[in-house]
Amino acid sequence: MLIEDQHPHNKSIMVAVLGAPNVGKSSLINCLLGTDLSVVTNKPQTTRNKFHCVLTVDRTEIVMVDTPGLHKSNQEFNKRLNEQAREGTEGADLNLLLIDISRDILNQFVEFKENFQQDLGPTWVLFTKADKVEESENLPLDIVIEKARQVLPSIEKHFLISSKQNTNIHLLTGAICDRAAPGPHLYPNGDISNKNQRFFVTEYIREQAFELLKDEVPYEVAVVIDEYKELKSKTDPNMIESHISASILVNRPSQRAIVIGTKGSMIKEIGIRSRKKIEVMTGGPVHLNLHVKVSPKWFSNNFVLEEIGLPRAKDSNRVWRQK
Ligand SMILES: Nc1nc2c(ncn2[C@@H]2O[C@H](COP(=O)(O)OP(=O)(O)OP(=O)(O)O)[C@@H](O)[C@H]2O)c(=O)[nH]1
Ligand SMILES: [Mg+2]
Repeated sequence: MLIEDQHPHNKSIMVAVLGAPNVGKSSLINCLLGTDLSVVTNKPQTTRNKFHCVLTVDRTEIVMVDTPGLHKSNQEFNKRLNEQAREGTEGADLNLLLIDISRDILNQFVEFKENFQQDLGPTWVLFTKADKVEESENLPLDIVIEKARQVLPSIEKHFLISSKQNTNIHLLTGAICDRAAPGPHLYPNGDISNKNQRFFVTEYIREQAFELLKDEVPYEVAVVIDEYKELKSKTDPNMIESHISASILVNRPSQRAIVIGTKGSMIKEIGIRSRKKIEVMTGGPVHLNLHVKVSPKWFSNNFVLEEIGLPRAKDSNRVWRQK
């Protein structure tokens, strides 16, 4: 990147967005971006990969790193999710640690420390879901933060936010911009992520599967692209049509039946809903062909895990299972 190509007043900052599953990390990123880029569901462990989401305010670029929720687990798959979260802080200038105010607050700090397993750089605490607590509860956040600093000494300041109601989001954006240092932008061409459209296609399909499926099934589902073609529309040569074939991997034959649904109703619904979101992203018509494949124990199969962007973690168990 040529620094002289960029405006001399440019500023940039990388912020890692961290916290337990379901605290509202991806929702905050979408709220800051003003678009539904990152997938959000009401189930924990929705986000599985770390990735950049870029917001530019005037001359300041904020590169936010969405991360999977840190949690305790000895499962190979979950270890790789946690590794993604830890790696998400590498190179970050600032960490935003999200704490769900409607849950046990101090416990979230203690669990985060246990699961993060390394030193944490400069950190701001964001107490999320402020809309879920009554104002009359008047939470003593200053006292909470003092206690939290005994666990995580790098905490600098805190905000009480609600992504749902946009509470204090502007305050937070302004503070992050003030913190940004003069320097070139990492994404000077206006990219909003370091992940490509193929990644977001798999995410939007998985998001709907997560939303619509119950019990253990969402957690035993992965999505891989089989074919992705962009063709000029026959009716309008200025329009690009995306022809996408994707497979939804499940662990057991009984789950295949569930994902397909009665007379194909479930897979049809997943397809209709995800296609709408993919069309918004691509800006053109999408032909989406979904299949369901049984891939026993895909979540401990290194080939599948690598394919869905989850390389082996430092504390991984060795997994040799063939696809
Ligand atoms: N009431 C309320 N709900 C929120 C708020 N922010 C997020 N949520 C909800 O919390 C749930 C989890 O949100 P996500 O953004 O997916 O949380 P996450 O931390 O990214 O979760 P993982 O990716 O699983 O780690 C969803 O149902 C959101 O709608 C908020 O400000 N207020
Ligand atoms: Mg998330």
